[in-house]
Amino acid sequence: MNALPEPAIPETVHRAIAHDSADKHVRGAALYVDDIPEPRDLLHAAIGWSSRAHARILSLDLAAVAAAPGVVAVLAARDLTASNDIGPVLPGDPVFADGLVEYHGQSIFAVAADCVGAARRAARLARVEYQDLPAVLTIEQALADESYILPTRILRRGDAAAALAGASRRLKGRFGVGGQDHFYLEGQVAMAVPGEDGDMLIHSSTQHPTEVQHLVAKVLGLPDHAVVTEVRRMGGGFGGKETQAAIVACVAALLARRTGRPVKLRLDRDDDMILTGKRHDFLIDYDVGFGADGRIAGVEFMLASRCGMSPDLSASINDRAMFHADNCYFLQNVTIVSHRCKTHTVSNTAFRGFGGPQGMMAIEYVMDEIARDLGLDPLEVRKANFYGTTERNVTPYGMTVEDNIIPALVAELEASSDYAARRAAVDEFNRTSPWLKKGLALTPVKFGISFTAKHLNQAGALVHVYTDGSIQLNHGGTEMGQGLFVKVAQVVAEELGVALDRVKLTATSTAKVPNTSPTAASSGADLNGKAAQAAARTIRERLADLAAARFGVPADAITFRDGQVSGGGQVIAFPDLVKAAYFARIQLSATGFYTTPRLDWNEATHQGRPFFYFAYGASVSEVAIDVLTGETKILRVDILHDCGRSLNPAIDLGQVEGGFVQGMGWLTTEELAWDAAGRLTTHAPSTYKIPTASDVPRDFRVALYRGDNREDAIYRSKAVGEPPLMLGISVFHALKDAVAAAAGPVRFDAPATPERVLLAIEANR
Ligand code: MTE
Ligand code: QUE
Ligand code: MOS
Repeated sequence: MNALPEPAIPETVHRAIAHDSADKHVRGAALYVDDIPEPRDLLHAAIGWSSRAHARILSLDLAAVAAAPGVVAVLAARDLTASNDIGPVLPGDPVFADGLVEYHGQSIFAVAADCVGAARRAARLARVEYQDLPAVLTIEQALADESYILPTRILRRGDAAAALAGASRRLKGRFGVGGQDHFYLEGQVAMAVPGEDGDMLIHSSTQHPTEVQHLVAKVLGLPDHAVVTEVRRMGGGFGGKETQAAIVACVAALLARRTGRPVKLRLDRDDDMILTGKRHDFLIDYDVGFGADGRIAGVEFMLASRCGMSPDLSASINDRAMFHADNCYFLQNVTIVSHRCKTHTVSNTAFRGFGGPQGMMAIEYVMDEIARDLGLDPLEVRKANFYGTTERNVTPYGMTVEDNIIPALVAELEASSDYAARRAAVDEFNRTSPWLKKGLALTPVKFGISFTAKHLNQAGALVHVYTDGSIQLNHGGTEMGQGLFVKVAQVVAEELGVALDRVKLTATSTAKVPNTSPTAASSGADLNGKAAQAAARTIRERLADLAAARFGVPADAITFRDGQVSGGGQVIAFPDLVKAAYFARIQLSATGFYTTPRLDWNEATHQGRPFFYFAYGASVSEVAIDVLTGETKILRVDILHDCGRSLNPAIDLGQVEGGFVQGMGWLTTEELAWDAAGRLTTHAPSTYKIPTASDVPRDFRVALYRGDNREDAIYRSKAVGEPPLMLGISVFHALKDAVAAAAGPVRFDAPATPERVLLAIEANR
């Protein structure tokens, strides 16, 4: 594998190269599923959903739906012959509710019609007779009823109870962290195209083509080989298209099979928000003992999350919350109890950070509370608790933090952001300003990179070199705007010493690379980059052998650079060598495969090494609040983020900025609300406020930290997709700081909407 040396001076990797679709994005020329030219006889589908949170279905009368203008087919649970369950890990997610609905918005039936409007109008004509059952809607209610969808898990190290009893100071409290809608710009959509022999081609906006393939095959009663899933790109996924894409694809496929015609299902925004899962909201209890220096002696957490009506990915998500409740801090004595609450609400799912952000909020809140209790700057308390480098460096789950750059990274950001002077200036401002208060906070991030489900840490790739020297690249990852395709193309171009435009990336297809993992856990470039590199290296080695024979030099003297292949003073253009290889009957196509090394994780004991490495970062936010109205403003944000030796600093900067803004939205303006009947009342942009361009901090200073990944990740880079979301936590804590300046310490729940800011201040009046 490593017979050939890496090029001494990289030509394509580590360069700030634009996203391969950047100009197509802005010109509106990038094709999404709904832009694919529509096949002849295409039908459009709509889903009819439950108007109750928890009820028995006594009767389902679809006659009026079937008789509506333009309607060609109607399907419900009773029509499914093979399987009706599309739970991704454990069962519990029916395509169509069968006799029982468990959330308001749950799919009950689907209709296919000649046009979108006809399908959507017909879907409202069902007559459903319900018998209401008692519904558990909130985390508090679920805890009181011990309503859990999965067994409670406990992560323990040391003796937290004894440490709490012996600590000189102790604080207890409870606070809430809200959920979040993905609000991808392109909603959930799939188009199913039937082929011969019952085969089905699915164009899907999914992060997990293989799972869509498998679940479509399952509900159709077909072997996996009869279904192909294809994904060119998504208009954003953010975790919301890992498992949630399946129901849309399955409904389209079932209707396509029933009618023998292609079927497209595109949820409108309201249906998308009502029907599909979101980030888990959490209720967090803490009990912490500490000393006068702010160092924690022991801490107990109760993390309760609202999983909704089915398990979905909640086991892994809540595990990740537990694994990030330490964040950057050494917790000698710690107990984390994780309740996975079952509620009669939509089943919550993956969302950028995958539980990590909620876990991190727990410990960051505690850091802030300790500082307020002791009258210290929260940054001093955070520093007093940082992991060490040679001691105090083992996580509660037994993994040694081998590359702890947090103290150095935070010191650099503290200096570059002028933290100390601004802290003094904020305090001075607050002394003289009664109605406007400022707040400042620096929070760090440490995020574990790898799927905690070990088997998912694998990837495959397929590289073809054509006889004109152009290259086609396939891998198992999906493009959702994050820049995965350009990064993997950079790796292949580097490996073969050709210009980036010689490498063509094609749509992800389960027919080209099988058995793929979801593009998730920020691992897309790490996994697929290495797999594609392996494939390209196989071809390069074959070509090097041929060139070596021609030039009369050993293969390791051959270099690939600038579109040329050289050795022993001789040179041949890459396309000419490729042509020669073809005539010499040398294979110009190869697969590549990669598995993440060093993972050693015992799921049962919660001990070992679940992560290949950690990605780090830190942010400083300065805010102002209006004490009379609760209005908030972000004045300035400084970020320093660790991408290892970035594969593509332009892409990574975009990920850091976008992740931060999405995290800021989660913790400030994005508020999900359900009414007493379990109906989501915030199901459109009119009632759900995501950040827009005008919410980006006016003074926004983002830098990438310099340093290689000490692990052998692709070109010493680090994963960047999810970690920056957690940089948004500093905004929440800056707002908490400002509220404390106005009213003293109070319970402060996320999201910190203007309403919450005002209520928190009023609570202490
Ligand atoms: N960036 C954009 N533009 N759009 C997205 O949907 N998803 C995020 C992140 N960045 C997302 C994004 C999430 S949740 C993950 S897990 C990673 O991208 C997935 O891609 P990667 O593994 O290739 O980084
Ligand atoms: C982070 C993630 C995921 C994860 C674990 C992480 C993720 C995901 C799964 C998962 C787990 C079990 C399965 C499965 C998927 O685990 O996105 O299909 O059987 O999908 O630490 O992002
Ligand atoms: Mo990202 S939540 O792992 O899709």
